[in-house]
Amino acid sequence: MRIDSIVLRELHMPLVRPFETSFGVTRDRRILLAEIRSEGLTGWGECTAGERPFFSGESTDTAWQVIVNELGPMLASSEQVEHGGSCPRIFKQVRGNRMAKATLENAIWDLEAQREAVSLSRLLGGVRDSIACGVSLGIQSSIPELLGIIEKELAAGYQRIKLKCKPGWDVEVFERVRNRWPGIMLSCDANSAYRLRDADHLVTFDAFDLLMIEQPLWHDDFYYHSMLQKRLNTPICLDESIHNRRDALASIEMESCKIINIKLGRVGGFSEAIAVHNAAQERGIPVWCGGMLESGVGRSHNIALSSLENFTLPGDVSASARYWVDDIIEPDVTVNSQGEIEIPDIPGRGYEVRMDMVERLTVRKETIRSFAMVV
Ligand code: OSB
Ligand code: MG
Repeated sequence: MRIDSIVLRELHMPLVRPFETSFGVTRDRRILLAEIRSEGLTGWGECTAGERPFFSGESTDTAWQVIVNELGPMLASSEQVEHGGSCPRIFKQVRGNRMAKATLENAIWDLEAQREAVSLSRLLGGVRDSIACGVSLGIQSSIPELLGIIEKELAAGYQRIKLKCKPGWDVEVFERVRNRWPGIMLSCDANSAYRLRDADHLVTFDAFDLLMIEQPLWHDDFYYHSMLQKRLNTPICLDESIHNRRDALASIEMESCKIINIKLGRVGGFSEAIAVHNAAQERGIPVWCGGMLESGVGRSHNIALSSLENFTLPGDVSASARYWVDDIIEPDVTVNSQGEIEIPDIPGRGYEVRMDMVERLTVRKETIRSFAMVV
């Protein structure tokens, strides 16, 4: 396909409620959207980098710079981009910056699905008509407040509750939640808040029958997680540590984890997400789709990805209304009473972008030129 234009925007979107993790609080999102036009069609991509480089080394600002100055011109200059799967080769010279790369690659997959007149889910190889949903609940100011939120999310149908945790917000919280709801699917996510010297403490988590403990140790580690896993009955799930298929293979081989969280931005886009999914599937390791407080654009990509066969555990992909008063897509993402999102059977992502809202929320905008046009 011929790339006619690439427009990058930054949108400011306030969250419905603040989201607190062990590394900080997010109140307002600064979201980058890529809009790629090709032969009468428009593909959309969203950058999942955070406002500050706390989850990964990337941030909204680093991604903006790398897309405008490097990746965008590389893509605009390439003669033919037939597939989303061609993007990793086009971006090969740029090291890291996976969230920036995924922004553009995922928009090309969206275009490809529209051109082929298939849903993005089917283009990726998805086999499901609906996906199982869980919620990720941030650290709250008190346990009663958290219990109230859990009650509401369970009533809405969500199949799994994930609790953000850190030293001081862990066993007492799990105890109170388990006492009230002995049978629910419950997990926790530490975002690297512990060290191996906390192993004795982490072993006490086993009493709460958690589905998994996500990324307890260093963000870039496999080895110490493998040492910790030997001591825990609770499966470890890796998030931050997994950037590509080789990381997935290393962590599985070393038994650093028994479950993998796949995030599109963290692994650099759909091509690598599928590669991680397949590597895990071949080795009997279940995966699920993580979230990064996305707008409807990124959310629709997560929904399509979650339809692949080995996404057998409920993900962190949930309804638009949990994040936004007004989402930028139409219809909103909604969750049915069984705690599932139904996958739209429409060419492309299956949700329209509300251009009026996008324009209203845009605080900067840049049209990206090919290298040939710059010189
Ligand atoms: O570790 O999964 C994480 C949000 C921001 C950064 C990291 C994480 C998260 C979440 C939120 O858990 C998931 C969601 O989008 O609801
Ligand atoms: Mg996580």
